[in-house]
Amino acid sequence: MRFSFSNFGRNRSTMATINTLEQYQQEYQKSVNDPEGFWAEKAEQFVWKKKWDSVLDWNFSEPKNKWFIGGKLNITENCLDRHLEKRADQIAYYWEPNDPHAKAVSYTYKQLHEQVCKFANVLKNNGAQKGDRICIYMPMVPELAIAVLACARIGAVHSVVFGGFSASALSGRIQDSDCKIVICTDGAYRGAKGIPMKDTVDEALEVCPSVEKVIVLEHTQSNIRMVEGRDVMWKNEMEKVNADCPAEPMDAEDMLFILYTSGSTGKPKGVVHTCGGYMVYTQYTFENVFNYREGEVFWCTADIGWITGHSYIVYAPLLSGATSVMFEGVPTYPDAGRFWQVIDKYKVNIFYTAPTAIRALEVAGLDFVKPYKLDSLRVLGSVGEPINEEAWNWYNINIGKGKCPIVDTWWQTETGGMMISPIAGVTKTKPGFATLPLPGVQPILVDDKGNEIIGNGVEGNLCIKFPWPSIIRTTYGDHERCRQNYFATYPNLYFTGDGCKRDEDGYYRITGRVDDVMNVSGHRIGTAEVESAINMHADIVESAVVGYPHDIKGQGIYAYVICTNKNKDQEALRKEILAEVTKVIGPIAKPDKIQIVSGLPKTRSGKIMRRILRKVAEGEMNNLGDTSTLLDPNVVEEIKAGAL
Ligand code: 7RM
Repeated sequence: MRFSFSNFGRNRSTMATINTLEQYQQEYQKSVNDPEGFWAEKAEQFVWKKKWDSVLDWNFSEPKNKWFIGGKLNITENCLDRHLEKRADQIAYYWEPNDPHAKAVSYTYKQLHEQVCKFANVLKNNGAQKGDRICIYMPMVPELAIAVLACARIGAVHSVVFGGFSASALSGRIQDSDCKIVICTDGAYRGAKGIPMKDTVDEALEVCPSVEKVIVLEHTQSNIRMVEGRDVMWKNEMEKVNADCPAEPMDAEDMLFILYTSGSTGKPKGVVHTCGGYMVYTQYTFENVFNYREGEVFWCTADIGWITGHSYIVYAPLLSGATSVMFEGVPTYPDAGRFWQVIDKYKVNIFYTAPTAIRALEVAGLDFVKPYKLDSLRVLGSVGEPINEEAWNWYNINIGKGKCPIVDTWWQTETGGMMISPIAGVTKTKPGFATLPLPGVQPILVDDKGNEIIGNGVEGNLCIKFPWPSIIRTTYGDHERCRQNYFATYPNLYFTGDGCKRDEDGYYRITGRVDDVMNVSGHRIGTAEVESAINMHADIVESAVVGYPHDIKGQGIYAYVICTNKNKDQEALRKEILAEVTKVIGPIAKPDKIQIVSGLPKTRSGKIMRRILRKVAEGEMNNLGDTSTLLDPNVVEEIKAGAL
């Protein structure tokens, strides 16, 4: 069949295609029997500048994962331009500020298109070209989404760094991908706090020679330093340009963005996603998992600094022509009713948040929920960490009033989009279970030797055996690291790093990381990263960090440290360690507990026995398992005696 451009991107539905369990089963079967045909059909609903020559070329040994090969597109044309005919005046974003009394702002599709085109021209005026990396370090203001889309418009690669990271974490990410431009704000509001973003950028850039320009958006009107020749103001630059900016034709496999994420070893890795497959997969999962219906209001409370915000605040809702809420603040400011107030204000139909927020709001009590109707809600979502049954039930009863399906969506930065999840209104849910794989996703459980675990009522390491369109392509600048991390543990499988149960019904329940990655309030943090930050302290010779169960955060951070200075005041040392971690990574990585020890439990070959440290941190002192390989058993006795 010859490709005809005129039919492309037309007659597309912006509605879910899976509305019954039977349809789910049919779609799933088709996606396994004929993955290429399945995804080609989904892809045909978009605007392509040139159709792909072939759908998929893959192997997990290099790894190589290419989708829609030879296809040309620009994702922003699909997010913006193609909606202008039908929904120019529809709201794309309602922006709700941190301070409920500050001015809320909204953008229609037409206005958003115009802002994106203008800012894309600003980027060009400041030297940006296709393929250049651009770092975005901003709080949750509409201009963050505009900056992301403007990069995509001209084919520059965005690398968004979460606004809570420190100068040193920021400079590490800028250096790793040689960013040419940084986009930031003067400052940020976070609850009652003010945060100096531009000062942090200035500090980071002392060691980032690749950066030629900094574009600063005025947001908090705080005092900032402007570096002559390097720094320009967003507003001034926008006055110099018009809104005419043709979308750069991109190869389906050209890089769309880099997003850094923590692993079990070393520095954070730059996960790379490309244009075509990411577009097709995020939009498909958005519409189906949430059973999205034309005209509905969607609110994802994540920060755009994480993958959830990239996929389900920026790209997928716009691809679907949806109306989204974007929120600058935090769940507990000015009080723990803020989420519920915002839901009523915008009549949110689909609400997507993290278990850590649900638990914090549950603890605050129902008095904060009662004043609100919440009657616009139709679907609730959860993401980022395992949701405990109690939080699930509280969410279901008090927020969903027992009538909103909860979709517990399991996925990762590396997967680009949701992978294992109920389909709202279709899949029967079970508290704590992500339930079933989405069409196109082929999960497999393996034991530690890599043997497949067959049948139901089993538990193992979660892997995926076939590529899906938004699978990680590489880790920026180091393809071998990508292979090592995800494709080498078990040959010919993508390894997620998660443990997983499959129950009698074939339902999947993610049990948490099986590697040295912690999940603290839904943030991924490597134990090795925190250790290396702690070890920067002059009095610390060695440290070991583990996660432990925490009522609200999901996991807390427990650090064991060896101090060389015997006269050091312990409280002073703890404070200095917290300051050090805040400086090297950011406040999200601060240990909750710091135990000062004289030694760490090691094997004869010198490996720290983390299993023992984990048990002690969990309070399971009398159940340490096999300790026969310990070099010095006395160390363990001391650690048990001093446990916090
Ligand atoms: C989307 C995101 C990924 C890690 C992942 C899991 C954990 C995420 C769930 C979950 C249980 C869930 N990306 N995780 N969602 N665990 N149930 N529904 O969070 O790259 O930041 O983190 O988060 O351990 O490997 S992420």
